[in-house]
Amino acid sequence: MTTPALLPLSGRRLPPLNLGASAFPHHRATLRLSEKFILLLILSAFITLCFGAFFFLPDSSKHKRFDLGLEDVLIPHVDTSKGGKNLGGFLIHGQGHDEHRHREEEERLRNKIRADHEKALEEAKEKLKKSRDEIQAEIQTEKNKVVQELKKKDSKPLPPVPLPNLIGINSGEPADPDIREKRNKIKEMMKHAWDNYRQYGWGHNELKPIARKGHSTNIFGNSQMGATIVDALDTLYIMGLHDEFREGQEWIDKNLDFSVNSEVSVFEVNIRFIGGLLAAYYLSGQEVFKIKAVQLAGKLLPAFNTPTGIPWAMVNLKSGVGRNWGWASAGSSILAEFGTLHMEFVHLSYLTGDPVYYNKVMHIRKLLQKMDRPNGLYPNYLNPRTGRWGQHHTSVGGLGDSFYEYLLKAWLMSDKMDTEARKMYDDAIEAIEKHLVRKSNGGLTFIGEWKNGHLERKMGHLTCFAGGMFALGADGSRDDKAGHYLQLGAEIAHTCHESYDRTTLKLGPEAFKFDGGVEAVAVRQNEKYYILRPEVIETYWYMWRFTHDPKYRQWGWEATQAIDKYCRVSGGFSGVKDVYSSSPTYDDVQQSFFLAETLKYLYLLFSNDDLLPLDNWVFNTEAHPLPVLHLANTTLSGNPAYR
Ligand code: DMJ
Repeated sequence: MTTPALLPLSGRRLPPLNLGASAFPHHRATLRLSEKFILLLILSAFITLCFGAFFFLPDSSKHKRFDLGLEDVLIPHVDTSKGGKNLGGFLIHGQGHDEHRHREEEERLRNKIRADHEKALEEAKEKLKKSRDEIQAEIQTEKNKVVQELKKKDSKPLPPVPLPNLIGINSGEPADPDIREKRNKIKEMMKHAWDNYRQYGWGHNELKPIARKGHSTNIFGNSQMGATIVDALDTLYIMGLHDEFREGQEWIDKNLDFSVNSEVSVFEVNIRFIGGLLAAYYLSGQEVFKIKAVQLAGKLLPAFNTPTGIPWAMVNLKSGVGRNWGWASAGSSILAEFGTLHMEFVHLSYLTGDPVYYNKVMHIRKLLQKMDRPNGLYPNYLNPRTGRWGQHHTSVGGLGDSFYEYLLKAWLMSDKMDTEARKMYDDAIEAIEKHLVRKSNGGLTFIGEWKNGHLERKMGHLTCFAGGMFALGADGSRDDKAGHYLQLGAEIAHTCHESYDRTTLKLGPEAFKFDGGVEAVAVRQNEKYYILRPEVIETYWYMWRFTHDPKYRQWGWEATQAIDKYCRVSGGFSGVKDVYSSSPTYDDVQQSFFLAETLKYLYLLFSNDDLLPLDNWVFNTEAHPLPVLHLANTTLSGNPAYR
């Protein structure tokens, strides 16, 4: 006999309840029809009771029960071997302690449902605290994520392209014994910095050379990602410190892991880690560096899931959740951060054949091209939700600097094929020259900062990189103004040298003024520090390569001696808090860029030009050399990534 199918309360249709022969085989002969009917009624009542019990569970149980494993209790069960009976597909346990266990299990599940319910309520309350805009932005971000995922599924990976011709990976040993000696001194400084990091800070991001322990800042998140190792690799390689290079490689191979619950700066991780890994790959040919770079890049991609595609400043490597710095003009993204991804991302697409990286940075460029620019200047802040500029501040130093650098370098790196980037660079520096470049009363050329229609006559140490940039961009400049830009580069180099020369330690302050009789000198106490930065030496090196004027080597040597004298301690190198004080105090940080940039540029300044020639290599903003991609001669121009 077969009863009508039962509809459980969840609406899920269950198999018909079979109370025929297979249900009660032993009683078949003796039971009369009426007895069968009564029995059927009792059983139906019992089953209805079971369903009722679940029906009166709290609401959330209805939604969650399958997720929580209730299905295991209710779903048809065919295994009767463990003391239960298969009653038309439902397992009914015959033993008392089984029922007890069953109840306990139900109780446990109910408690879990309640806890989940409360958690969801808490989360909802948190959400309600956010502004409408923020909630909308989050929804949009989620939508973009889904769209990106779908696109990803649709687009097949492209075949990898051949490696570019790598020229100039040699010793660059100078013939002149004096120059050789100076270069050796710089190599010895690198070894001192590295050995102490290895001894006291190994695996940490940076070193505290006085406390002799690891150091980190929020740009690297809260995990030990060995920033100094990754940043220093190519310098070690260039200097021929191969044992040290191998130690670094081994650490990276075994320990560098990006699945960490850590919120990092997209920009810093890109320029130091991806740039460092890519350069190490190109120089050494070791696959591990390429693999790690691509893995890491994948972790940065969720940062681009914003309503505009302008990435967040920070991203959590595990969850992919992004956000901006609290201090940046009403939650804006920063020009120098989202505008300093191009070189590395183009190389990632080049090496993997996957256009995703290229598309991300080209999207940023297209968006910037469409925007109005006050006086032709790019403001430092852009809101990634609205796509509108934040405060109208423009700087060639902090917050703006490397955006301009990467426009020029995008063009150089493409073997001068990316003329769009060159045009954007030319337009930008024309506006910068018109509105920000000035001469002081004492005849020093400086680059000020534009703040809401007012020029602040202050220049940062960071801005000093621009001397090198002007020189690098001279060739190929609009209206054949190569001579003009080389001259401008030389003037900036001179001003920045003055900022060093006018201090007690012969090391440059963080920022210096050209106002009220002050010329290239820091005025505020909190601008008098030197944290082992590279920009002035970077400019000396570019100027040396383009002019071979011996003064650049001389200035570079002055800086080397000052660093060795005032920043060297037995546990490494430290920044100093006041370059105007004859008894300086240390900040106790050996920055990773000291090994990546400062010492590398110094070493190159005292090497032959055929070591990493500028026709074949472009240095990223953290001084990691990436080869020029000769688009015309390779399959790259035909690579769909570039269409
Ligand atoms: C480096 O990390 C990079 O050069 C960046 O572009 C800005 N400045 C620091 C070093 O000063």
